[in-house]
Amino acid sequence: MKPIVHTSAHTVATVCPLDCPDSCSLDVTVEKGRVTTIDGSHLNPTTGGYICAKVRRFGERMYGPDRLLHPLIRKGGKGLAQFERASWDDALGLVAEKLIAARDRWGGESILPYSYGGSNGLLTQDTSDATLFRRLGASRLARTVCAAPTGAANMGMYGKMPSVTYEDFPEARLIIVWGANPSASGIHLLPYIREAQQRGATLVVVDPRTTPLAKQADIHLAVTPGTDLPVALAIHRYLFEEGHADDTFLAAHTRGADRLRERARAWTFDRAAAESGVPADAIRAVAEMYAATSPALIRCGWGSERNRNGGNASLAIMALPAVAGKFGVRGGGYAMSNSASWGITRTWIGAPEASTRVVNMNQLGRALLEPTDPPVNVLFVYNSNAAVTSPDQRRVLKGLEREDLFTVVFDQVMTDTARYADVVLPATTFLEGYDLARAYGPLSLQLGRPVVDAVGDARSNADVFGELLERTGLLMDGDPRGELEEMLTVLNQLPEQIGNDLRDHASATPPFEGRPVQFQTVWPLTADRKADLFPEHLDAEAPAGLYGYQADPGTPEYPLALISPSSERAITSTLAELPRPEVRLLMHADDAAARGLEDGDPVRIFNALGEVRCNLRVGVDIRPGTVSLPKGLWRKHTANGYTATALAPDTLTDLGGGACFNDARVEVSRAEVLH
Ligand SMILES: Nc1nc2c(c(=O)[nH]1)N[C@H]1C(S)=C(S)[C@@H](COP(=O)(O)OP(=O)(O)OC[C@H]3O[C@@H](n4cnc5c(=O)[nH]c(N)nc54)[C@H](O)[C@@H]3O)O[C@H]1N2
Ligand SMILES: Nc1nc2c(c(=O)[nH]1)N[C@H]1C(S)=C(S)[C@@H](COP(=O)(O)OP(=O)(O)OC[C@H]3O[C@@H](n4cnc5c(=O)[nH]c(N)nc54)[C@H](O)[C@@H]3O)O[C@H]1N2
Ligand code: SF4
Ligand SMILES: [Mo]
Repeated sequence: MKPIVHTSAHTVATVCPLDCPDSCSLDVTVEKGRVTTIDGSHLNPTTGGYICAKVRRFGERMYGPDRLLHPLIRKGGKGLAQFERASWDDALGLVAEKLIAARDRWGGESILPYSYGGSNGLLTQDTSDATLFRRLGASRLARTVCAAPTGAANMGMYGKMPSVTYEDFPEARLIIVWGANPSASGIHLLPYIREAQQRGATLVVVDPRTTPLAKQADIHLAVTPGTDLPVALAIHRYLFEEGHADDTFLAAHTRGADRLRERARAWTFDRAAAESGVPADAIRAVAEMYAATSPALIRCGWGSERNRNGGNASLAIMALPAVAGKFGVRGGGYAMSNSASWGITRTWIGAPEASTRVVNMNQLGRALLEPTDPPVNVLFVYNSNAAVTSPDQRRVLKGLEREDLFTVVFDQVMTDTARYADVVLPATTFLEGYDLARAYGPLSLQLGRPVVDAVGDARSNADVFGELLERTGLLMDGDPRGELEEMLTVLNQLPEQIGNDLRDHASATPPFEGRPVQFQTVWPLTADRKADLFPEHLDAEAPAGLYGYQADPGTPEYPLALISPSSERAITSTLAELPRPEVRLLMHADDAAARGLEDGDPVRIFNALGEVRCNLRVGVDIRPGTVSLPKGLWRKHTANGYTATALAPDTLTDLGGGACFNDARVEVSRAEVLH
């Protein structure tokens, strides 16, 4: 590729592909070949010319002290981050040699690729990386650390039909924000909710914390984490048993309503109140309001999925608009991930899906430490910072310490995971390469382009995986070579109109008329276009059956529920390395008083899996019995180098094999010394 040479300041239009629902369109100013400012533009209408504070600081990450500039090869002990600078030739030569040697000696399944959010664009994952690992016959990764339970529910019930977009929120007269905190996790939704409120809409928030939106809500159900299922089932019971179910809609457009009705029958408001810790009257008030108001819209978040009941909770929440007859009007229905709305299948992966073993990414520590045949002997981490984002952190770190494990980490900065690598490969950021960013809140799909040259020797995923295909002898005729060819391959295989739009305008229009109105302009993508309120195949998968609730058996030693939601500082751990105010554990004043703790005290947060040490923030913006640490912390943020994931079990959700981060149960006590 030709170097980009400009002398004076100029602005380049691109898009933010980070794992955030919003996919902002950006204007990036460049001076003397360096990014100086990053701001929002208007190409994506929901961006509205502004962006979050963290991505405005992306330049600090690109040019900061943690940025990886060259390939590195380990020279000290595992995890000590002692490396020697290497050439790409040597580093990739070594990686290719290890991949081939592992495949030949133990079989391809001894290789485990590990990736998740990373840049989240269509080019940076499931392109030549997937081709390489499939051709190697590597173990397959179940990408379940996020959205697996909501995804399984949405797929089973609606076939992932497109959902209500931000622009239609003002049409709603009632908005229920359920397990989402857009004030941090998708800020461009906020003006639309505000507009709905100004037009007289009622706002309900279901969240154990008093989030900024909960403060403005008409009703806030501060549920105990993991108890959304009883609350949603009690609302179903009310709808069915008190004459508010829309029988006409149910008969015409759904299957399985009777089975759902039957499973909801036991959930009186009182029983749901006893489980969830919110008053029965408050749940009844929400149920009555929901039955009586249209258009009514539920924003389904991801906070309610990260526990043992997460899959069934998502099913029960997403079934509400069907039972109450809230579809078929603009601003009515539900808003969930819209990433499937484009009908894109990744036909560009250059090999059929293998039938090799599947490793659930939420059990990485187990996969590395427990005896399996063959053992995982090569771990290739990219687009992920597993050492801090995967459950049961102590076990993961112990696995990464294995002397006989060969670990490759391909990243932009020296993450906590990279510190454990045998070979570190430097990756470009989205401002140094092409990508296709598909939003999962608004319906937008945009082309991202390089704004500046690669920093240091960094290279793109496409370049590196392409070269590894070649070096392992697995490159085939017709495979794209390098990033530009990879992008053209993808553009050519997208549905024609989408590809043309992206080439011509860097932005595509979705494959249906206007903004989706569920059950009016868009329909379930199930075989019969009906909603399946009781997807039989999931009944067998869920340990307590469909809509079956698994009560927390409770452990007296660990009475507090620890949650770790997104913070405004980072996208999971991306950008979390930048300087920030001290990280503290949030605890309700009553819980603090009961333990003789005060604001600012150094504390130990512990359970049988591990311990985290940091200072305490005492407040009232969280329900008693629940404590909160931000997700995505780096090890440097706590006094003892462990984060919330050290306290999160590696058990799986009832549906979809998802992560149970919010099933962490802990006790908190004063730490005499903070290290
Ligand atoms: N700034 C920023 N934005 C992000 C991210 C980030 O890290 N930072 N991450 C991105 C990613 S990867 C994702 S998946 C999304 C997630 O975005 P959200 O859907 O907002 O999910 P979370 O932040 O996990 O949690 C949302 C809320 O759920 C609450 N909660 C926790 N447990 C429960 C429960 O059992 N029931 C209910 N009802 N509520 C509960 C939390 O208190 C929190 O306020 O955000 C994306 N956007
Ligand atoms: N305690 C707790 N932990 C959680 C959660 C929780 O609720 N609680 N939720 C989780 C959620 S919602 C998610 S989505 C996961 C996310 O977990 P991860 O997928 O590990 O996400 P990040 O921490 O953002 O790390 C992504 C890494 O990819 C790198 N990267 C970005 N672009 C590229 C690229 O083009 N090439 C390469 N090679 N690397 C790139 C970034 O620099 C970054 O280090 O974490 C989960 N972890
Ligand atoms: S992280 Fe989200 S809000 Fe921030 S610039 Fe990217 S898409 Fe926009
Ligand atoms: Mo996520």
